[in-house]
Amino acid sequence: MLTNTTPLTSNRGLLDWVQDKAALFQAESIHWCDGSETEYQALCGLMVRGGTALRLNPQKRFNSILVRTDARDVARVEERTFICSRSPHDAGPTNNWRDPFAMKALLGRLFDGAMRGRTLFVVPFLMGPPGSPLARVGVQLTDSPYVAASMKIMTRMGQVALDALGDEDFVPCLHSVGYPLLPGEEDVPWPCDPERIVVAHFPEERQIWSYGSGYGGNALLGKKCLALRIAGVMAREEGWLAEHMLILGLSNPAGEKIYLAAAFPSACGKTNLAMLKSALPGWKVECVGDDIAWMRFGNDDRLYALNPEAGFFGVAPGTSWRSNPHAMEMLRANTIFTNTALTPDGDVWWEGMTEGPPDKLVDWTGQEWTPDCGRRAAHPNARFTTPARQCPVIDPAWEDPRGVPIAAILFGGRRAATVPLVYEAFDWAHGTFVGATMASETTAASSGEAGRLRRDPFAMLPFCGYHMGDFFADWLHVGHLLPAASLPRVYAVNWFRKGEDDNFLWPGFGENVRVLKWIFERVADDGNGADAAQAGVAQPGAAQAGVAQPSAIGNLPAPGALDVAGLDLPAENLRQLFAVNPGEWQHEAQDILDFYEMFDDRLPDELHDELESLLARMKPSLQMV
Ligand code: OXD
Ligand code: MN
Repeated sequence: MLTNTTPLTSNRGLLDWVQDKAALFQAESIHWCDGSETEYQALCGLMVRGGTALRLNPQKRFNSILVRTDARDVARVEERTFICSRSPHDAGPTNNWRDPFAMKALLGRLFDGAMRGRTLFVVPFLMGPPGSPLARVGVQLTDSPYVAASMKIMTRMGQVALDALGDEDFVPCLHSVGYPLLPGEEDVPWPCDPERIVVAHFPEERQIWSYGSGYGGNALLGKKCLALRIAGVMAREEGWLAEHMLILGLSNPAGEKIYLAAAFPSACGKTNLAMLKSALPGWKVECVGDDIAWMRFGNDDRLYALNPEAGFFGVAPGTSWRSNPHAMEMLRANTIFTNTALTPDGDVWWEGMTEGPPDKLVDWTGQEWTPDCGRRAAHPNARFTTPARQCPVIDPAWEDPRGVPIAAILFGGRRAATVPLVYEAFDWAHGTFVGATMASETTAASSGEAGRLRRDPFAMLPFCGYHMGDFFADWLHVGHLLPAASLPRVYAVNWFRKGEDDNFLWPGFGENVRVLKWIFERVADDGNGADAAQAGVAQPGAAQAGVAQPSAIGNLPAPGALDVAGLDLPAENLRQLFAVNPGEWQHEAQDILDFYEMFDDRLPDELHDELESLLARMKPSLQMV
């Protein structure tokens, strides 16, 4: 049973805080999570008995469950996510701001008695590998067994976190689904209070208070709330970076290796890239993380990145043996699936998993489903929650407390036009401009309004816990801290460019390694990772390996430098993939200027300068349009 009432720590501050908040929540019982396997099984058992989860066929998915949420609680709710800094100017124009006193008063009322009839789980969790100088401890109080079980997968949870904490301070995280039970009242499978969801961050006090939702980033407070929004504020003060980036290791056939970090907005295949199965023989990608990178400077002046998480909370639809075979392998066991469909033989299914759908399913809402019924079988934001160590290509250094040295940073987006397959920024300031102005077309699945361009600077739009203009300034500042030669090089990538016939010009998926290979060859002789001399990479097109040619927007691969050997890619596709169309870029520059407006005087001058330099470089070709 889950009633470990004996505190597993002697940390006075923590003990007093738990006692104080337990009185506010009026929970029926308290359970201190130790993070053991036995406890995880008990949490799953609780969900199964309560109708929240069902066990999947162990022959298909060993030790795995399927959870169905309330249909009104299925995603992060950005409009109900708040930064409660004392001054609205510190939250900036990209965040919802609320006065911290007013917000605490509101949440104090909502939390009062919110856990009546329920167990309060004390969930200590460590973000970052044990022993890392960047590792941080949070403690989440929650009334959701789904959250406690998910935190066991996504973080280093339980005793390990308390041991790391000792007598130090932690990030207090309060969470209730907002569905107290009156005496004798029967519970529902997915309790929540969707009309009154609030996810509040108090950056000055480094606290997180969340009410009403049990789902994803609203409720697993270690992830977006702590590891991005609150960590960003800590990082700023302490001189490091908290980024919405995957981290991967890339090895060439000679076994030389570099590490890359990459930021993409959602629906751009971030998890797929993080564990990509290379289509080029001998080239290998290994995964350090798929979502968040904490980066700091090493004593050797290089930038090191670590993954603060211990699991993957990935979007299931679209994941298949073609798009991400390594993910499919890791999902065979020990996984929580949420809002996927169920097959008659007790397995999960989602759109895009197989060529065609099965004849019969139970959909994510629990209703019978057939291919002609006109509904989706899985929710578009259905998820898998699975331990990172299960990834068949997890990088050997993924838990290195120092992190891994980053040789290049990629900024990506979904752009049907304008942006080439890949280009290299001229220098760090230009790279910061590329990150600050990155944009992506929204997909029908996520917004209902397909093809609208949304600027999502550094893919941090919903995750930056302070003024985005200051965030840009912090990035520019990094460029002044390190010698230019040891700064990672910066690249823009776009797998999604379309031709005049509206078809994708680039095959994507495993073939994206060809772009990574060009980047590898660009940085390999920088002394920033592998010492792979270009001559050591004996591949087709080796004469051109790693060569670039400047354009108005950045350095493009020189003719022959992108390895397309064995790829049946028409020359016309290549031409269109790398075309820099002056008219499109003039439009882009205008759009960037409009976007700049909201930052007012907190937009660093250097970003204005970068835009002007871009226009100046475009000028000769614009005159010809
Ligand atoms: C995520 C996101 O869930 O970025 O990782 O939305
Ligand atoms: Mn993310």
